[in-house]
Amino acid sequence: MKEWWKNAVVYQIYPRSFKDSNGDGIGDLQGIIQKLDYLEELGIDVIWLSPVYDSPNDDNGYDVRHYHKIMKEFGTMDDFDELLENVHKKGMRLIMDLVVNHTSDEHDWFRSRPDMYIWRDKPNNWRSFFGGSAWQYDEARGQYYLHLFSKKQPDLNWEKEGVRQAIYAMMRWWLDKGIDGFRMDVINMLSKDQRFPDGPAGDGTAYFINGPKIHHYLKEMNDEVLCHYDIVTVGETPQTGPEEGLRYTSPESRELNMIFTFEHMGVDQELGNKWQPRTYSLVELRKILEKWQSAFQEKGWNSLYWNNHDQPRSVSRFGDDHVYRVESAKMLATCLFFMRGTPFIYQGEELGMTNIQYEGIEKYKDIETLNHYHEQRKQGRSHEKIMQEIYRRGRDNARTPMQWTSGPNAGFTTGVPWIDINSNYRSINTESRHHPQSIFAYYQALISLRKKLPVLIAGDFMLFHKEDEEVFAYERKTETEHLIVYCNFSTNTRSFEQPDGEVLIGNYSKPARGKRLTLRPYEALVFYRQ
Ligand code: GLO
Repeated sequence: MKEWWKNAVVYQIYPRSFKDSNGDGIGDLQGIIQKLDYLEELGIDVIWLSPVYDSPNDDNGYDVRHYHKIMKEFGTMDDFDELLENVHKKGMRLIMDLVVNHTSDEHDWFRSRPDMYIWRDKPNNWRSFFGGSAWQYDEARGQYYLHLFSKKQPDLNWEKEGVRQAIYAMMRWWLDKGIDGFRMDVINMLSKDQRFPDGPAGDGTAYFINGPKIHHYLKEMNDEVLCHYDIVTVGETPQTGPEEGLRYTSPESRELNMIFTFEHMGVDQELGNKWQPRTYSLVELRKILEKWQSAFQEKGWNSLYWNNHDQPRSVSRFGDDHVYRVESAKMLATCLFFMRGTPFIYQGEELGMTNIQYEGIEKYKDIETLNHYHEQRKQGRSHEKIMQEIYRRGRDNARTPMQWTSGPNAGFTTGVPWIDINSNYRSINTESRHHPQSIFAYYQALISLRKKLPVLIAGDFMLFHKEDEEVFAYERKTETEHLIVYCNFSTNTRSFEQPDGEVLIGNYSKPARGKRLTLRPYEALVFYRQ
């Protein structure tokens, strides 16, 4: 089918934490192969693999040392080929992470072809996303290089034709192997304003987010590479609004198929500072989602997600990870799956996995988290205060190992896991997935509904009860089908006029009785009529 990705459900694997097959405590490709039956049972169509390329792992693989080699902890290129073949045999597809804003400083290019990177005599005020200045002095050269992320992730200079061609050649190499597309890491940061001005907000984002030539580069990438293959592309685009989003994803732009927006992920933080909490209402969250739904009504296509390897677990963040964990995990899934766009599931989301709280900072592994901790400590803030921020927002929340069983190490490894497993694995794991009330079974049902109902792809999106502080309600409509979704984001019981139609799915075993529609805590109900 043309645009097959509109019908697809994507599952993101963070390989380091998915399944270890050889007992070294680190997930690997053979581990993924062992679990393909599990993914088939869930019903997903596409696997997105976070980076598996050779890397010194300063940023868990988002620092690529060699684009054509597999990280040794994960296996070999033979393992990769076997994985791809097995995925295809099951009728699923595989997309890779494409990390081309930067490489590792251990990439051969950085040593032998330093002109492929960005050098200046003097730094400006741009800041690294992982803390501190974005510029690092290089003694030998007597100049500074730009790194929007860690010092070990120097930015490539996309102004250079040679850089672009080298990246395109690498992309073709993977596509010729038969992979089915790319998720493109921070793709909207490739083009930097060549005047390198100081940024007004003190960070420089104004000069490299959706920079001057970004659309030119992506069109060129599309012409040279993407349009020659039947693939899907999804670009990670922080700090991007719907208007710009449309430029990336409208078919006539000939750039990307989808992007990841971050607006809804920013709702609980102060602008530009992920560590600083902000109280928000459901009204705000819903407004953001509605804005993207309506902007992409005619053209372009949304990605739909609550989780990924950079975000805290959604059930801990937007739901209730204690009393109503099961209900709220299913409610969040319901809210997401019926919107217009392609849903992305992050490993463990289908089990309702939760955030983690390690006592000591030494248990944490993520470079962003560690840098934040040490920077803040230097400024004299207390351990406890900083840990509270890390508990809420740290990326390791999403990176604890997948909880397969209630046995030793949650069945993730026979060795010592690279990061501690969440102690709730004894009750939260895949063993209960065959139970009809399990979160897993609910995801299975949602996934199969997405395949059955054309309204989910074609239908318009409209909100109702727009001002409600607790219940998120919307409809999807075509000329022949009508779907109504009610999601209670609160612990209060609420009642509404009974909508027309059959109950299609709900997250309580039975809808409440009565003339009016009653929504219990975190209840989700979907009605359907033709
Ligand atoms: C989000 C990425 C993140 C990487 C970063 C550098 O922004 O998914 O995990 O650390 O992009 O590659």
